[in-house]
Amino acid sequence: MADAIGIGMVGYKFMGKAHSNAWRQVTPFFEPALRPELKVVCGRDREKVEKMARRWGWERVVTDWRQVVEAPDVQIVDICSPNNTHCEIAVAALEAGKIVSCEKPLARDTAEAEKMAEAARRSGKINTVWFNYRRVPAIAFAKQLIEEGRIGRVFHFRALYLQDWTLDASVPLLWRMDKDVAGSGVTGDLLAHIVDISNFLMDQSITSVAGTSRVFVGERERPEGGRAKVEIEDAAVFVCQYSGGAIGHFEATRFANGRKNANTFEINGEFGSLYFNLEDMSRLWYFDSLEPKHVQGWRELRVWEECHPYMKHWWVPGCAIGYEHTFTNQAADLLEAIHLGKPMQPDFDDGLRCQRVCDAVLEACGSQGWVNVKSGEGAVNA
Ligand code: SOE
Repeated sequence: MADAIGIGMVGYKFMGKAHSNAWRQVTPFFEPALRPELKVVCGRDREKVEKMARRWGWERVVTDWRQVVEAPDVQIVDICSPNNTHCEIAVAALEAGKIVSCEKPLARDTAEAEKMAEAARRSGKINTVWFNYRRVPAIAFAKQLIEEGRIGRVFHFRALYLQDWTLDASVPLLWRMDKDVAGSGVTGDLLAHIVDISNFLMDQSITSVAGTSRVFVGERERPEGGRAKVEIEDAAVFVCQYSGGAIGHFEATRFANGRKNANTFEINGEFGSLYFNLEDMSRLWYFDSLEPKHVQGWRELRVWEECHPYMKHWWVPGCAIGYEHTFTNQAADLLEAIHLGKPMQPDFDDGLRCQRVCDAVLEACGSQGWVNVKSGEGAVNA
C-alpha cells in the first residue's frame, strides 16, 4: 500500500476543480508510490467551499489559508486562488516546510516571482508551477522529437493563444481582468502559457522582445456593481530574439472571435517542423525534410499510443484524452519527484523565468521599443 501524503488546497473554483480532479484521478490511473489524501480546502465563502468540498471529497474546510499552511496533516500546499494571493501563501508555506504547487502565472510580476523563487531555493523543498500544457502528451512528445535531433537547429518559434470570452462588452470585470488581482491581462493569463512552452521546448532563451497591446473594451461593470476602467490588456503580440539566434513571435488575445482555447505553436528547424493546436490535442504535425522529396509532406502523428508520453496510464489508442488529464499527469510527476527526492519541473525558477519575459513584454508594449529580458538567479539563459 502506498504511503499517504496530505494535500491542502487554497482556492476552489475553476482551477480548484481541475486540481481536485487531478488529485483524485492520479492514484487509480498512475498507482504512484505516494497516495494523495484530500485533507483540507480553503476559500473565503464557507457555504460555497463546503459545497465544493462535498462534491470533490475534501475532508474539511477552512476559510483562512493560514490554517492550511499550519495544518500538520498537510504536506503539499496547492495554491489555485487568484494571482494576488500566490506570493504570500507560497512564501509562508515554504517557510513552514511544505512542498508547494502553485497555479500559473507564478506571480503578478517579477518582484513577487523573485521573492517566491528565493523562498523556494532557501527552503530546499520541492516546488512546482502548474504550467499544465507541458504535460499534454503531444507537447511532451514534441520535446522528445526535438531532443532526438529530428528538426535540428531551430530558426523559428511561433505561438498563438486565442480565446474570445471577453469580446462581449457585457462580460463583467472578473478577477482575470482586474489589474490589482491578476497583475496583467492576457500576458500573465495566456502569453505566460506559450512562453513557458517555448522555455520547455527550445534550448534557447528569449533574450529581448518588442510588442504592442490593446484594450478593446475600456470600461466594464464590476461584479459587485458600478462601472470600472479596464486597466489590463485584452490582446498582446510580441516578437523576440533567442539566445541561440532563433526569432519568435507570440500573440495572445481574448478577442479572437470563434477561437475558444486555440493554443498553437509551430517550430521550424533545419531538418523539419512541428505544429500543434490544443483544440485538437491528440495530434502533433511533423514535417520531415530529410525524407525523399517525392513523399515529403506534413505527417499527422496521433499521440495516443502506449509508447507516447503518459499514454500508457490512460486508455487504449483512439480513446483520446483531454484538458483535465494534463493536470493529472502533472500531479503524477510531482508525486514521483517527491517520492524520489528529485527536483520537479517547471519549478518556481521556471515560473520566474517566464515572469521576466512577461514583464519585458509589458514594458515593450508600453515603450514601443526593444526591451531586454532581465537575467539573474533562476534565469536559464542557454
Ligand atoms: C483563461 O481563460 C484560462 O482559464 C487560463 O487562465 C487557463 O490557464 C487556461 O489554461 C485556460 O484559459
